Amino acid sequence: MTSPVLLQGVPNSPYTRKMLALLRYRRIAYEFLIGVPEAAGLGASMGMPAFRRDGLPAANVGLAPTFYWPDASGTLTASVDSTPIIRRLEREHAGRSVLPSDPVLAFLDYLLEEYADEWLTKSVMHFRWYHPEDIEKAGAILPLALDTQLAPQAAELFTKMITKRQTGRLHVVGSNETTRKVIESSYVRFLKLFSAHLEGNAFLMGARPGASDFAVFGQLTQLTQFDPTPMALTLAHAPRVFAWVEHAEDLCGAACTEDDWVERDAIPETLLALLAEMGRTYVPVMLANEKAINAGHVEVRTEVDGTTWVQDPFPYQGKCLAWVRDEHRKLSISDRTAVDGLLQGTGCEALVQ
Ligand SMILES: N[C@@H](CCC(=O)N[C@@H](CS)C(=O)NCC(=O)O)C(=O)O
Repeated sequence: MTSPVLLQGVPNSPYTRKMLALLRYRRIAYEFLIGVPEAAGLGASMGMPAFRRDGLPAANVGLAPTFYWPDASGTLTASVDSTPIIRRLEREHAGRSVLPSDPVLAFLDYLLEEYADEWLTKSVMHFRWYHPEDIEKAGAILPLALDTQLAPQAAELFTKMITKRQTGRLHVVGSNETTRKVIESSYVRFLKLFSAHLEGNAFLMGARPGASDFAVFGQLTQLTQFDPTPMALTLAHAPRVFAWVEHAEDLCGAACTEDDWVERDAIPETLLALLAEMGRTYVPVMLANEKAINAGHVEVRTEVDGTTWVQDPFPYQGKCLAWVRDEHRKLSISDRTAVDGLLQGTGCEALVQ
């Protein structure tokens, strides 16, 4: 028997939840260490107690989740970034794939995975660390979620530290006084559109989940079920989405067949409406971010929905955009024509033109 896949992460990390749900659905055995992965002194700089298992290597960046893979000699190596890790798991474990077999659908799945990972996450970070009620809950629970046996004094200290650190990092994702409204109203629009889609479909990708479903699920675990403000918005506008998140957490018992993917000629309007939502927010911000990076500007400034958007340049998201274009370039000419036809009018066509 092959040994379980080893990963480390934290319960309140959307990407950790994305990957745990995906491993369950794919029926890949895993060992999960709760903790903050070691890298770049992240744990030390936060004065974190030693949650880590000794001897695990550091990844190049300290992100949750971190996966540890044995190399040919059995030595563990660390890697982060859920999107390529999903593709590695596909290569190493057969069956119950989360990548649609039709390249046209697979491209849409890739785009929506990006939207969740790079845009919905702005809502997660913003809602968690912007309004007092949310800050208070996260500050109190996050330390204990890492270690339920943490001594009260240590927990208190940790609460102060994490609150100070995270509220001071909102600018990294572009949450500020100016962008607050854009982020919050885009979350509500997303909820309504996703809810409408779920009325006729079990998942984004049809009757079986794609990588995008797990990406959306990961962010929604926090937005719908942990942080008070977005949770209340979810219950008010999209109770169906709340219920969906509870379903998607554990799909290890769900059957799936090849016919369960939505067909390229039957892509529902509700999915295209989600792409149009992506075209309204994610697309202008990603393009403006790329422009600012290329021009060496210290600020990204653009318009989203008639409102000014300002944030720090985000080099990682510049790379994400290049990867989207790679995926588009890899399509055959006829598949690319089909994709371009579907994207036409959603605003997403600007990503790949
Ligand atoms: N693109 C990465 C993102 C992972 C990520 O951003 N993780 C967050 C937690 S949700 C993190 O560990 N952040 C540490 C920090 O902000 O310093 C992925 O897909 O896995």
